[in-house]
Amino acid sequence: MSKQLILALSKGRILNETLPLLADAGITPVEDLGKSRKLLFDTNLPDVKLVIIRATDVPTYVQLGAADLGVAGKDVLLEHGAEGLYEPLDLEIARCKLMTAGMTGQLPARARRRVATKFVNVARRYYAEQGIQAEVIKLYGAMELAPIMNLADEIVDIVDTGNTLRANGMEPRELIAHISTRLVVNKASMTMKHDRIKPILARLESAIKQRQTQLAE
Ligand code: PRT
Ligand code: MG
Repeated sequence: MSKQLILALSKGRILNETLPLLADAGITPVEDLGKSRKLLFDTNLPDVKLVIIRATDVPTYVQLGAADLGVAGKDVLLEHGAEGLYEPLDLEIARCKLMTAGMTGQLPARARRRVATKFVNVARRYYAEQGIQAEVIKLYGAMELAPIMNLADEIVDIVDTGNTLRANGMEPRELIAHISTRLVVNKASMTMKHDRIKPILARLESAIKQRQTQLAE
């Protein structure tokens, strides 16, 4: 195993909240991420490199050991599965909820509910647990359009303020899970590189605690 620690970060909205937390933990990229088309970055810590990848690819990189550590939304982790991964820290950023939703005031009447989502595994598990028959339809974007276009009776999607749903004549229904961003660690790395991973976890943990006490003041 290489001496380097590779930390895989989720691109997009999570990245914007991850970088300030990493900075609080004393980990900063040596160049401006926004100004570069690179995907692999050195940091101020000589043995730590960052890769910036699609959020849904983070669990795969960490599970297969291409990255030692990763930052990913719990939604992505629930959908991907946790095999080969430890999840030692809740970074408490990018909070939201995974919910079912449908057209306002229109309760699903069909015996076999059609559900559009990009979270097909989460959705199948959820409806099965509820004893509801569901035909889960995989979509890659704009889930809110599916009920409007009569492609589905319900969607499973991320909800924060609920504004996106309301703007499309929809309402949130059942809560599936509270979501926040987690640190994941490759299981083999946790054993083989424990000496180097432990201080990173400690730095992050104290940065998170410090934020909590600042919020409480
Ligand atoms: O866009 P792309 O398909 O490439 O990826 P992505 O949309 O998964 O990435 P991105 O950058 O949007 O980040 C997604 C991650 O951020 C998720 O995996 C969550 O862990 C987290 N997160 C936190 C959110 C939100 N809040 C959020 N509000 N992800 C998405 N949303 C979207 C949601 O899909 C819906 O369209 O915002 C809309 C709902 O917001 P409200 O406030 O209108 O309810
Ligand atoms: Mg997006």
